[in-house]
Amino acid sequence: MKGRNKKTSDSGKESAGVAAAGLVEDGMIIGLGTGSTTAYAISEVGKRINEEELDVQAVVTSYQSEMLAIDAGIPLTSLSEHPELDLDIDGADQVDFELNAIKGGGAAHTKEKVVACSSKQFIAVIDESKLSDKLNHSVPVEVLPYSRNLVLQNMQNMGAEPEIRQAVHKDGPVITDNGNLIIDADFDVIENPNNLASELSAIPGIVEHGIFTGMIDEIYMGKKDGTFDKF
Ligand code: ABF
Repeated sequence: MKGRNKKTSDSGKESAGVAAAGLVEDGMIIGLGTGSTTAYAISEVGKRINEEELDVQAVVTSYQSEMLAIDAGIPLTSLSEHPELDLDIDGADQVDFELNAIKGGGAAHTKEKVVACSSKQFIAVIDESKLSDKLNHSVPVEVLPYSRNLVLQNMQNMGAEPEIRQAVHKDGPVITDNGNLIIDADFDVIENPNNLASELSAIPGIVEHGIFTGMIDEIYMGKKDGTFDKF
């Protein structure tokens, strides 16, 4: 199904984010994820709240999404106050046609998965570069620092090439909002995302992995010409 945003977008990310923000209705409690595509949705939700005087509150999944939501004027709440959300909008590193996804490029996939599983509807927003016949993107895994060597060894035994994610702006590893490490593991082509998800969940010391199966209700894929596809 095709849709068109009035504004011609120079990136599919904006088309997807703005379109998904259009799903927000007055009175909703929503989830807002992390990343540059979701950032467009956050900005548009804030604009709609202001222009349409919507009563909407949001649960955020990272420091980044919290700052963006505050800047956009979106009232914040928590899963403690609202354990069930109406709609979650979040990005992805890669998706396939079965609506499986790899997430965690923003090191926030643990809370993103909790929010996605707390929502009646989860919309993933991407640009065309994220869609692949088979998932083959490296899988981010949040790991207790205490268990880093055990997890690395287990992943190597599974045939992966795991690496501890290093911070960009300072020396040392990325530390998540939860105080943990991120290991990115390249499993090459992932023939069965469900099986790999189960194998990773069984490794002691893994807090959460970035394979999302059976969680996405619809994908909004934006295109450079300002249109978007939904599937
Ligand atoms: C977050 O944003 C992560 O789970 C995902 O990896 C990332 C995608 O970022 P972007 O939209 O900037 O590509 O949802």
